[in-house]
Amino acid sequence: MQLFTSPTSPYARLVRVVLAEKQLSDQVDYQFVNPWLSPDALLAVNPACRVPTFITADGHALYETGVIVLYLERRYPEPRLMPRDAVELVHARLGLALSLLDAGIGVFTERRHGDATTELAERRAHAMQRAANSVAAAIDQPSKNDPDLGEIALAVSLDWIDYRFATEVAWRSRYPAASAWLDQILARPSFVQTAPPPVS
Ligand SMILES: N[C@@H](CCC(=O)N[C@@H](CS)C(=O)NCC(=O)O)C(=O)O
Repeated sequence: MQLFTSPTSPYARLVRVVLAEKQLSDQVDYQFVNPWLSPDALLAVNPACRVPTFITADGHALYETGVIVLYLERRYPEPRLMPRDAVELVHARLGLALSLLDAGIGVFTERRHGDATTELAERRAHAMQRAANSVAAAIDQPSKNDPDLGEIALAVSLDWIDYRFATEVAWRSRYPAASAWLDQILARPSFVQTAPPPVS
């Protein structure tokens, strides 16, 4: 198996955390690339030239984070990250976390590569604030068990908001329980090993 990834992509981090939680990391060849430089190796397997791109053991190229993590859960069901009694909740949380990332990446990309004053940039910034509040509000208490896929996705999305927008999106002061919960999850080896480098 192969994963095209980058050190700072929250989407790729979600896939990497899932691989680690499923004890699959040693079976994966990690290719660290900068998708914005359109490397040939990534273009050869993903016409959209994005990370994460995952190559299955039998050579299929999978892209879109939701597709990849749900594939991993189906193909490698142990340890389960989708409890049978929480299938709807896990999907809802995964979708919510990806919505937050989409809004946040939209803002980040507009500011770095485009025009931060456009109506679209404003719209994305409002969506990011709303989605961050929704994600934080979805966590009411520290978990007693290992996190499921929904919780992992929420944690990755909130930690990326802290990484890129800590001052602008001050969710931690509004949601202390979620803040404590996130710190607990971030101590897991799967999160420690995949933490992004210091902001440059
Ligand atoms: N919808 C995609 C988004 C992935 C994405 O936006 N990845 C970024 C890095 S964080 C990327 O590769 N950007 C390069 C580009 O859009 O050209 C997913 O869920 O995987």
